[in-house]
Amino acid sequence: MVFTYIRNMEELLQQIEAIKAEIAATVANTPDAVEQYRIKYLGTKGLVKQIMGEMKNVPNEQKKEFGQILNAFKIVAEEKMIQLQEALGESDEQGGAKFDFTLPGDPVAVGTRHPLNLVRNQMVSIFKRLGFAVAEGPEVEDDWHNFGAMNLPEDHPARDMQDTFYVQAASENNAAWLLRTHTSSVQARVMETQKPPIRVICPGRVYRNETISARAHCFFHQVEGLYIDENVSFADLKQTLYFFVQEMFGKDVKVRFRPSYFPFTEPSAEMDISCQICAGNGCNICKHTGWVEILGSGMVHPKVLENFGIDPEKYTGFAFGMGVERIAQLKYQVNDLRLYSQNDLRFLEQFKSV
Ligand code: 2NL
Repeated sequence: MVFTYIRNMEELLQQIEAIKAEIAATVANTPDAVEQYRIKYLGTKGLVKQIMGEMKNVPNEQKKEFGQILNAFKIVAEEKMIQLQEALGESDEQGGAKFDFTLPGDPVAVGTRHPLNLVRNQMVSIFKRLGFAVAEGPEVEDDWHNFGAMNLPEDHPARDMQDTFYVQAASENNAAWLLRTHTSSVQARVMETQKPPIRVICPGRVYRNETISARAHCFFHQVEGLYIDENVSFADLKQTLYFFVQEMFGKDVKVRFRPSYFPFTEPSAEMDISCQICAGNGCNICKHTGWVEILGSGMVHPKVLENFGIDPEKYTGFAFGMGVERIAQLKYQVNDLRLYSQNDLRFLEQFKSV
């Protein structure tokens, strides 16, 4: 529509009224339709601009009056645009009801920690409070750090293929690589690089060549501890481990030590605690004895100290090792080891605490 043909003001007014009616009747409920409205009425070649251009044809004495009419017309077109945009904001692309941002959001499912990590974290935090530092090391180890340094002689049964996963030798010197069977290998690396006093715990995954069943797995998790200084005694060992189980299971827990044997400690002892399932009344977990074994320990064997240039005449130390699965079993009464590695959410989601 071009308005240069308008010969009198009457005709111009009629045009404006017609366009105003058209604007009022305009329905535009998609972004495209609103944009078309904008181009048609408010664009650089739009009707508003064209009508405004008619001002130059208006006689001078009528310019003031027409100026007001044209301005009002322009405002009508602009307000319609605002209306359309607002209406669009309340509906989606298809013209349906738009997302209401004031509604509460959908709950985001929060994950749960793995029970073994919960227990491991708790164990670590108890020993940290006693001044133990945390050390970690490789899961693929050499024979020396896993066995040799720990005073396991060449013919020791624990080195047998049946217990240890050996890794195909990839190095030039044909060194025997293996999956660590305990985290003592990490403590070996600590003794290699640090001088006493040494006070570390080593949490981590260890591997044994076992057939998987409810009671055995080819990998499990350990926390081992090592404390070397002048005048470290068996009494220190007992008190440290007693403190640990009291923090872990509560002040009422009872402990007992039984003599044992490990190649890397002398003397050695295993520690039992009063059964946390039946409180000593007798159940399957404690095999009706009221006691459950939870860890092995002992005074570090002088040969182990010598292997790292630590003088056994000057320094003594205690060490201990325990299975995270065992502690978790007593805490959560999980009786099948396989549950820990099957990633069944129905199992894992039951452990809510952080
Ligand atoms: C068990 C027994 C044990 C150790 C681990 C250890 C580490 C060093 C030196 C001497 Cl570096 N000993 N560790 C000592 C006694 C027992 O573990 O039944 N673990 C599940």
